[in-house]
Amino acid sequence: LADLNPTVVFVLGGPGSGKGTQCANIVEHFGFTHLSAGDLLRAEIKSGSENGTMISDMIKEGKIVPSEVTIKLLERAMLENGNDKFLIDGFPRNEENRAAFEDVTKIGPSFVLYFDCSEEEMERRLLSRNQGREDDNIETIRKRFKVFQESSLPVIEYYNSKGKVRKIDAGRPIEEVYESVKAIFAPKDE
Ligand code: UP5
Ligand code: MG
Repeated sequence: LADLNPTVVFVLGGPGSGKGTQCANIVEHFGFTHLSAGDLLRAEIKSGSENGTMISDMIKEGKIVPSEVTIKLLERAMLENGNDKFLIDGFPRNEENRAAFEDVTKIGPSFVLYFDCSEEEMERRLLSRNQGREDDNIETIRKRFKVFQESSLPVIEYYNSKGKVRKIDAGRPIEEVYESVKAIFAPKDE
């Protein structure tokens, strides 16, 4: 993977802030491959892997799955895909995730896209999503918010101190949010 030396953008933000929705737009226009850590973990559960029960239990509690599991899935997906530009959505979620990813892959992000959104709005979106996600119930949503505040925001603060965070007001309609996202990815002279 280090030989491939891919460009990586971490896409972070609270549960329901619109990471997946905006990544789909970016993929369409800027040639990135979208890897959602949560989607990879859910696929791992479905595949009947030996870790499946553990992953499923952690997701239902809104807890962060051990780094080694998530990093293996991300590495495998990057290698299998072969593109050299990746949006990594929903990872790293805590300091340990962040440090382990850099240690194992020797890859640091070009920048971090941070979707900033109020809990009130995120809760509304998650409760009306209706895609059958086991973690889209009010009890788990509250736990996910708490984990985001306590563990994930410090990662964003870390990258902010390195000048790597591009913060976006994600509380607006999808198209308006994407206008701001586009401005970050588009070459400046276009
Ligand atoms: N929507 C989107 N944008 C909107 C807008 N601007 N206006 C109005 N509605 C908007 O969007 C959510 C919903 O809102 C959709 O219905 C959408 O149409 C609408 P989405 O784009 O899906 O938001 P997203 O930020 O991707 O929300 P998601 O629920 O996926 O975020 P989470 O971070 O909670 O979920 P994730 O899948 O990343 O992780 C799930 C769990 O997996 C974690 O809680 C954790 O237990 C585990 N996990 C790990 O342990 N480690 C990891 O590295 C990753 C995950
Ligand atoms: Mg998502």
